[in-house]
Amino acid sequence: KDKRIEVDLRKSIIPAKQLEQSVLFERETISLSKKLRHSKSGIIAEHKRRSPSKSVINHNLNVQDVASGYENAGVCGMSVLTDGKYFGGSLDDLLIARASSNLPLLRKEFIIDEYQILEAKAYGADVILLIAAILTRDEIKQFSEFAKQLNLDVLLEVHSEAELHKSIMPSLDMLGVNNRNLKTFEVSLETSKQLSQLIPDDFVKVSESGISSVEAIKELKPYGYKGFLIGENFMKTDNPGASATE
Ligand code: IGP
Repeated sequence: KDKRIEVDLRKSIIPAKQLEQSVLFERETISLSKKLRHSKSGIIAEHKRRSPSKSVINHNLNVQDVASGYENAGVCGMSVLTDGKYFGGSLDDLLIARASSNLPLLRKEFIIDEYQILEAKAYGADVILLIAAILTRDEIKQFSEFAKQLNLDVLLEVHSEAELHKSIMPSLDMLGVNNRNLKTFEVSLETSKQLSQLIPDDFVKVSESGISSVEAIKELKPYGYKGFLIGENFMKTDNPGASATE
């Protein structure tokens, strides 16, 4: 409900038409899913200041340095948390990341309205996240088809077999398995392993959360994962870009 109020407020300040006329709306987007298919490392590095599970992760960094550090490290893409309430992020963070790097950018947000997809594009994102746990199948279809019309890639996040079955449809590019249970915050790579075989090959498989070592990536690759979304492990250091290089 909070998110609804937040979105309605922004809608009344910047009408959708105005977003569509913004400069970045004209920009040619980069496909993260295509890049991941041919990438060796597959790392999607995240900008995350804090989280409900860990509270403060890092408050001393600026988005420019993090974005250019990740780019210099050779990561495949970057995820930018734009949720303010739980993650301390903002659309400005996305804009700054866009201005500081040429990486494909994922808007990491709880999307519940098409307006947020217009915002994603207007603030420089290439990819949107849709979370199966908070959307109906009809909403997933509506939002993903809308994103495709705007040339944005779609990453659909699941945490269970039921969510996966509910969500499979051709308008998705990437299927992300969240290793973190959003209710208990418990993390287990087993979730990725168990769900991998249920994901059809037409989708790029991404494993999300709790990845803290090269070993973890090596462990997940045989299950068909091409993308690895890593936040905290990089953000807790003084130099996230340098830790993404290792
Ligand atoms: C990153 P971690 O454990 O490396 O910091 O996780 C990312 O997967 C996590 O931030 C995330 C997330 C989300 C955040 C996954 N799905 C949905 C907010 C909303």
